[in-house]
Amino acid sequence: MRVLKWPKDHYRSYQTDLTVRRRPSMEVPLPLFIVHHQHSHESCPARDPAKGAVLLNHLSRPNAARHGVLIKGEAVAQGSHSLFVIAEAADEAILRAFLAPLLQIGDVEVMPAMTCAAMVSSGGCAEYPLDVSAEALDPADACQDAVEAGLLLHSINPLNGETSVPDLAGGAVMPNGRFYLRNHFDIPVLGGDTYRLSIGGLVERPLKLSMRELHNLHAETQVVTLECAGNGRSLFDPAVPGEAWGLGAVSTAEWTGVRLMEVLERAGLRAGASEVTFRGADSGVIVGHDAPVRFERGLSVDQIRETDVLLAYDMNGEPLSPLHGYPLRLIVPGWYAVASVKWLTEIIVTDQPCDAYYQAEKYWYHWVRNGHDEHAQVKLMNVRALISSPGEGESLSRGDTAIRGVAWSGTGPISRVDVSLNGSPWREARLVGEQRRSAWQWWEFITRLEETGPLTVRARATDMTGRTQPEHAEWNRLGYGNNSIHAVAARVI
Ligand SMILES: Nc1nc2c(c(=O)[nH]1)N[C@H]1C(S)=C(S)[C@@H](COP(=O)(O)O)O[C@H]1N2
Ligand SMILES: [Mo]
Repeated sequence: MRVLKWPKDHYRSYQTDLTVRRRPSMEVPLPLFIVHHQHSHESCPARDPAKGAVLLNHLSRPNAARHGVLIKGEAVAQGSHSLFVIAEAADEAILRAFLAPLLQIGDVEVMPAMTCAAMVSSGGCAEYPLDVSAEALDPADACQDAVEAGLLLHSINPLNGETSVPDLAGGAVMPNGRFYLRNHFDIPVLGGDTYRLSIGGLVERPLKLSMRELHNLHAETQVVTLECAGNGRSLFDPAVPGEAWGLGAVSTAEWTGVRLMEVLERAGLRAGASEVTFRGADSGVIVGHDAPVRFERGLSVDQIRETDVLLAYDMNGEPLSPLHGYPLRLIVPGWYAVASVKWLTEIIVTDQPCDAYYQAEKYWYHWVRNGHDEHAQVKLMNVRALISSPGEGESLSRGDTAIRGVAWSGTGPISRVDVSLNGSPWREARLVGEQRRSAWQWWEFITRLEETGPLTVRARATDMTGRTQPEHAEWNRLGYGNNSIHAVAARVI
């Protein structure tokens, strides 16, 4: 595997959305060191204000930078005459040269170091899927950005992280940096200029489209909610294997791109063309499979016609970040997000249903009903409401309070959300903002809290087709589609 640094201006969204500050000089991070300096009580420069000032000037960040040293933090352990500095420098010699004034008054120890993200992401090699894709994003960088954006990480290799449910509150869409991440393999780095989307198989005119050509086609923008089929998996009882998602593996963005049908029509479907396979650039080794497995999914031509599938290149007005599928991904509105293939490189039109690993072996419900095994493919998102405010364990003041959240469904727009407080009868919440076919709906319930004490808030969504949420979603072996009614335990003070 070749590990790549992604130019940091591609992370603009993380910075503007979340005011994560990065120095431009960090585009190529330098080696990191921890310095420990120790001097005696007698030689302590702080005892002499003039000497102290000279040393402070020397250790100032601008002066350090002039010496090729980037100081990231420094502190003196109280009463110990012991100074610690965390700094970056091209090599240890440069750092030691800069630290010469400290050597005159005491000892200097320089320890090579790494960030926590780099440490964690380089560990666990035995579990690490052997890479077969050419180039991958540096997992430490990707992980660092996700942590700084406030995602709760579930795994580093591959990188998986969810949004905290209170963080779902805010605008109609999520800031890109806070959008949950679900990856099965290393994150491939594709070059925007050399990238081509190939469309082949049962078509009249096989195509290879550059990003420029795709941008020249009619652009369409849709606000679409993506939810991982495993969202809420950790709440199934008994526990099921797989990524232990809480409730934050869901987000909404405004996606811009080209309608898939338009591209398929340009290629021209040949007689018998009924199925389409979508191939991502990522792959890895799966236990029990000899050859590396590619991330591939399929849809039938009928499903594509019904669904207004998008080939998206922009997310909230910015080019997709490498984490979310740069330069092109599929967006399949209404479906659990596994259908929305990232880093899409090939579209293959066939007359056979896709039998890829993530189509045929994973993403199936396996239920046990009346002692019989039953199964069905995971497709449209189940109807569901989440309470974003109050958060779990939050204290609310007595008096007027707004309870808020989001609700969505893959089978139709949300028609109502009901709220119950401490087991009271369901009362209808107000739906806020525009109603969209494939994006979550904000809702709000204003109430007056009269009594202090524990407060259990529950919210239940219903969609236009009349589907609503069960008290407890039906358990299934791989833990998909958990849309049990969300309950939050808060307190009135
Ligand atoms: N190529 C590729 N596409 C993929 C995946 C993947 O691992 N590889 N994961 C899928 C799953 S299971 C989900 S939930 C969504 C997550 O999209 P996000 O990381 O942009 O939130 O991408 C889907 N598309
Ligand atoms: Mo997923």
